[in-house]
Amino acid sequence: MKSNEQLFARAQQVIPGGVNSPVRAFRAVGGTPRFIERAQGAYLWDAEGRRYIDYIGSWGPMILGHGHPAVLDAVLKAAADGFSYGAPTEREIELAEAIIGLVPSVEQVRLVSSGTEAAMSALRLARGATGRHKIVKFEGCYHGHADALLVKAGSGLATFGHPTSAGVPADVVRHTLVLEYNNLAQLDEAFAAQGSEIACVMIEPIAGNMNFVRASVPFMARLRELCTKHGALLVFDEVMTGFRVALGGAQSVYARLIPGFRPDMSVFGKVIGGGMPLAAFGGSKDVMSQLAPLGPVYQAGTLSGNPVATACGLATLKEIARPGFFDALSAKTRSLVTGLEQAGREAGVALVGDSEGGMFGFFFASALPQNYGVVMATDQARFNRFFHAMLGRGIYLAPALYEAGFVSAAHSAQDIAATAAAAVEALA
Ligand code: HOZ
Repeated sequence: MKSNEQLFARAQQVIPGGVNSPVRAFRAVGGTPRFIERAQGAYLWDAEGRRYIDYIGSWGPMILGHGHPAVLDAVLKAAADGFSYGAPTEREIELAEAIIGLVPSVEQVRLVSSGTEAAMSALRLARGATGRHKIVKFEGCYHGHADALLVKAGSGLATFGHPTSAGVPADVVRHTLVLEYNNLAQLDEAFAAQGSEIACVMIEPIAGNMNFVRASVPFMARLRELCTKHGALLVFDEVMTGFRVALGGAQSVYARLIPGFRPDMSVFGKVIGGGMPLAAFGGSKDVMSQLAPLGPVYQAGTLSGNPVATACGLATLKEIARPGFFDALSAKTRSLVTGLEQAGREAGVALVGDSEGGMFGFFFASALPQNYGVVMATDQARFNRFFHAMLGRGIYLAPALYEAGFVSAAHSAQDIAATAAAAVEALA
């Protein structure tokens, strides 16, 4: 049997840092990444045959758990008909119709292959449609690794203490304004000073790349108001939250709290591909018609709308649209957070958590952080000890304090109870 350590040593010879995406390297928490051999339901098995309850779920897509029979069946059938054609298919229309049917702010959608590609394309479209250059993003929000968005970002960049990447020329980010999340005064100031030059504001409505932090309702309401007033597009990055925190995404959560609320454009990924490389961006017909071949904003991709990925996404959306799916998932995720908080109380450790639908976060702090600076000030050393103590007990949490967690429909009440019990031991 191969060990994780042997595999990691071998990987580091041929892949930078031994991984194809930095957070997987365990640099934030230390130790050896687990090399996964297979997954089923709520579980992962590593190269050493150890089983883990999976709270990453491929960073969100695996909302049904691994190897859901209906999804597997759809993927196998689609694969038998060909992997990729580079030509349109009916399934692309079906997936676009499914997304539009579930998200009222989206009238047209274009499919791409990754969240990075979707966010980057949405940004170009927003600039092309408004004829403006400036964009606003928030500290700790991560919108993939396109140059203009790679400024003061969360996730892997927070882990390595370089919130802005090397290799991004200052000129390229000259038009990117970075504001503090949930800071109303800064928002007002930025729009007062430069509102007429702002093409769009891109935001993770519930941030999942600085752990789990919600935009407050007054902040979101004001953001909507300012974008409308100044003719800037409000772009929701729902790569993590879309079809994950609720069937209609985070925008449906805010629409319940702010009458008439909707973003102008949305970016999706993860769940809409069900674990396959698929993402999308969409908005009104007006804005989307600026895209080639109709309009002057160019965007393209050989694997866009891939027939196997669309089959996987469609089958996943069909399952999560069943009545009661999100009620059950939300209750399960909430009970996980409650269990972790209870474990904290028993150990006399300040631990606080939050969740929406099947996405959650927890912090070693006494109150939920409202922005990146406060997240960074929570107890990282304790998180790292806790992470390893949990991993040793077969609980696979995100290997960095700056990441959100994910629960799937396949997690059982016993899995959740076992996780809470492990947390009690780990904190003791
Ligand atoms: N950007 C992801 C975390 N927010 C990590 C992706 C991966 O390593 O797969």
